[in-house]
Amino acid sequence: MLTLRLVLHVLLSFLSVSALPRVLSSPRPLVIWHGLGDSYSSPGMLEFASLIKEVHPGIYVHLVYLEEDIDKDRRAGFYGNVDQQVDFVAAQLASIPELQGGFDGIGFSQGGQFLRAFVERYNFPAVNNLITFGSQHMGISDIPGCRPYDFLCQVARRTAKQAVYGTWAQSNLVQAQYFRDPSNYEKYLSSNHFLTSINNEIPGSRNETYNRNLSSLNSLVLVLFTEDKTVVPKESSWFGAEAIQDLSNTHGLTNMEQIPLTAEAKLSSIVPMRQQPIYTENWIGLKELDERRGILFETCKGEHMQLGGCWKDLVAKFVGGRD
Ligand SMILES: *[C@@H]1O[C@H](CO)[C@@H](O)[C@H](O)[C@H]1NC(C)=O
Ligand SMILES: CC(=O)N[C@H]1CO[C@H](CO)[C@@H](O)[C@@H]1O
Repeated sequence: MLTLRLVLHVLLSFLSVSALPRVLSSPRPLVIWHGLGDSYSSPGMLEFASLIKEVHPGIYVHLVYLEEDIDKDRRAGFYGNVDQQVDFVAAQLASIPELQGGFDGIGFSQGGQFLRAFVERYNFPAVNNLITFGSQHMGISDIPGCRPYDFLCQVARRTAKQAVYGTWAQSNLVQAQYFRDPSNYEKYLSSNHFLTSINNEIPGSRNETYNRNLSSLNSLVLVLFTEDKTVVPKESSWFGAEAIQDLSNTHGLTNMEQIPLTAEAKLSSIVPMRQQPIYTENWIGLKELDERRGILFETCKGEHMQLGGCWKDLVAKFVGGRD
């Protein structure tokens, strides 16, 4: 009995100097931006939030919304101007008292690059760790397929594919705003606003704030789904992309003469993040982050957003820390 008391005493005095202040503070809040086809208050999102609260008891979780109405919110994942959506969410996050000391962020699928845009353009309140699951950081070179009978998705997809670089699509169709086809790179550079902006791709109009803000993250955790067939190419989740076809070689050719790459050739021509100019020339701060080991490349086994249990370790490690 005496020894037990002694042990307890020693343990408690140790705790009170080193660990007690941490135990008393609450876990850092979390903001989650849902993915395409989902909404902020779908059963899946609400369940995910409650599972996180089991991992980090007492954590404050905010689910980003674009519309309070659940159907309209889902629709806003397909239709809308992403720049305006990011502005809207920035105002939302700035107005929530619980978030004012900063937060960790989780972005599902397209919500990942949208939260990254928030960090680059606002970062107020400041983001500590940003985890993106299956996001399209280097865009997509094909518009994602739809579930059978998902009419909303099918109409948006058909429209997007027809006129992806058109003015209307570029400010009204969400997927078009991160469509980036390396075999038609010049057209992308001249037509796209959202992705060229957040990736600081346009020479002469790179924004230093993006670079400074993104590199102020503690960790950027990039999760790729090993069997992802929705995100083309799936390496976009790790800032990889198909090689850009040599512009000087294609100048003299008409469209008819350009030979499209086969699927296999495309797969083999993925240029990983560390060889992309966005990284080597440090357009958005990735190089800086990486050099201090702030970028983590993680994988989840399975198709796009098949989270299974693979979110759990990441959430334990990168979410809900205490200051
Ligand atoms: C750079 O981005 C910040 C944040 O979005 C913005 O306030 C600023 O006007 C931008 N600078 C330029 C030169 O566009
Ligand atoms: C953390 C950080 O550097 N945040 C900055 C992001 O950019 C805005 C706009 O310039 C600044 O106000 C923030 O301080």
